[in-house]
Amino acid sequence: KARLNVPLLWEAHQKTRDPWAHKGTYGHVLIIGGTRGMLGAVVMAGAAAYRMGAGMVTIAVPDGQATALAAKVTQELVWTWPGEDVFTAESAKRFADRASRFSSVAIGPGLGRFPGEDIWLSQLLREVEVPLVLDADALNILADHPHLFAERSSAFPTILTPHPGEMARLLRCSVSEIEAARPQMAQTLADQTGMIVILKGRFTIIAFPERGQIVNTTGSPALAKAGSGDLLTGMLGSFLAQDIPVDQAVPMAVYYHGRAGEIASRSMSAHRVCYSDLLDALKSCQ
Ligand code: NPW
Ligand code: AMP
Ligand code: MG
Repeated sequence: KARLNVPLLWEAHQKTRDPWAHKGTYGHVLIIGGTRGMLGAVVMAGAAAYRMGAGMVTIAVPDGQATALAAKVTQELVWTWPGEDVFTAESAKRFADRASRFSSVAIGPGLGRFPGEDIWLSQLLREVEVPLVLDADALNILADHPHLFAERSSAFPTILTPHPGEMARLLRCSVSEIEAARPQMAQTLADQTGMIVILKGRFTIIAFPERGQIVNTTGSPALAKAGSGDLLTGMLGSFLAQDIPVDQAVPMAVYYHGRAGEIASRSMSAHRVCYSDLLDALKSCQ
């Protein structure tokens, strides 16, 4: 089987930063999520996006969360949207028009569920012509409204990042059925949707539609803690915003997310690793 040399890609893309760069050079990531009780998810994703090199990161949260988010973040910009309202086609279109001006868009960490979510997501899938990462509750919305998959043109990169629980909802089966046939399940969803599927867990599978798959070999049980998936989403958004081709950006994010878990658990018990240790480990990944 062919092996992808991800450290070589990393060397090429990450080790040099254009001396003439300004903050627009390395892309602007938009992360949408963080409803009540789950603000931490977008904060962790935003931190990972900056750590992986993005020039700017904006976090979009419902307006009831604006003050709390502003108190938590420093480097991230904040966009608030009227979270209490039911989305109509017009208001969803306005939201999507604004989202489409970013270099990449990640939807889902701590997003929650809300009235008009299907109308809202439908507009984003149609209007956002930059790479899109769909995680967490964005996946749950898709599971409940599967007709939405058809709204997305295959001309634009779309990445689904389910853990086995989310995958079971998407494929309408049990978690044990997913875990018993991970490569096949990931490929089925990728082929059905035309989207890249990252089926997370030990030995994460990356399935490309109609083009086979990669089994990731990095990782650690240190990652089995709330927030790990949110970091991966931020890393993906970051690489994609930097115009790294999607076939390289996705394996790089998955591989180095796993490496961060390995490196962090070298200096302490894997039990003790928290998200900030993973962010620190990403400083020294090679
Ligand atoms: P169990 O528990 O084994 O029986 P959910 P979530 C099942 C946000 N977060 N890996 C599992 O079954 C997220 O972004 C906010 C994982 C259970 O039934 C989401 O928006 C944080 N799960 C929201 O919370 C930090 C597995 O899946 C279900 C599994 C909910 O996301 C945390 C759990 O999945 C979090 O990121 C496996 N290998 N195998 C914050 N600080 O703001 C089976 N399951 O219900 O989608 O919940 O992932 O916590
Ligand atoms: P989430 O459930 O969305 O927070 O995502 C969890 C992340 O941690 C995914 O990227 C998983 O692949 C990773 N992860 C969780 N547990 C393990 C494990 N035991 N070994 C390797 N990676 C793990
Ligand atoms: Mg998650």
